[in-house]
Amino acid sequence: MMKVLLTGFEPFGGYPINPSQLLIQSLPDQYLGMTLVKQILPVHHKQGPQKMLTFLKSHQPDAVIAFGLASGRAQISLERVALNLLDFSIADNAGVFVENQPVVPNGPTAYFSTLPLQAMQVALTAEGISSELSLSAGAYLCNQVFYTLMHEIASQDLSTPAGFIHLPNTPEQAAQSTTPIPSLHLEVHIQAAYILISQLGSLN
Ligand code: PCA
Repeated sequence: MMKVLLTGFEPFGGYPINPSQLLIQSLPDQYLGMTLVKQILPVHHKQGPQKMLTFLKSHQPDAVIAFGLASGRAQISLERVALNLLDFSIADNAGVFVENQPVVPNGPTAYFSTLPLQAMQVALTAEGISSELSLSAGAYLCNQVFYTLMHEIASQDLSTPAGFIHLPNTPEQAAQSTTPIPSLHLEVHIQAAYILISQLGSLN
C-alpha cells in the first residue's frame, strides 16, 4: 500500500493556531487505498528540519506533502521551488533569527517540487478551490523544511514525489488581525488536502 507522509507546523508568529496543524490532525489514517502518516513539525530552526529527516527515515514514505501557513496569501499556494536560503523575517519559536544563511552549506541553489502541481491545480479548480503555482515558499521554516526534504531525497537518489503547499489563514485568524487579510475556512483547507492527496494516487 502506498504510504504518504503529510506534515504540518505548530503555531508560530503570535497566532494560537496553525491551519496546517489542524488540517493534518483532521485527516484519516487511510484514504483511497493509501496509508497517511501525519506528523507535526516545530517552528524551530534546528528541530524543524531535523524532525523532517527523522520522519523520512522512520516512515520511508512513497510520497511527501508538507503543509504550512502563509499569512496574507489569498489562495492555496502550490510551491514550485525550494531555495537554499534562510532569511527569517520573524524569529522562530525559540526566539532565533537566522539571516542570509544557506539551509545546507554548499548545497545546490534550489530544488523543484516533484509533486504533480499542474494536475493538482486542475483538480482544485474543478472543485471550486482557488490555487496558484507559487515561485517562492519564502526564506523561513517552510522553505527550510521544503529544501531539507528535497535535498535528502536527492542525496539518497530516491524518486519520491515530494513538495510543499502553503495555506492561507483561517477566518478566525483574519478576524484577530489588525490589518485586513484574506482567509479560507478550515473545511476548505481540508477539502483541498483530500484533492491534493488524491492526485498522488494517480502517480502509481
Ligand atoms: N509557516 C511558516 C513556518 C511555519 C508555517 O506554518 C513559513 O511559511 O515559513
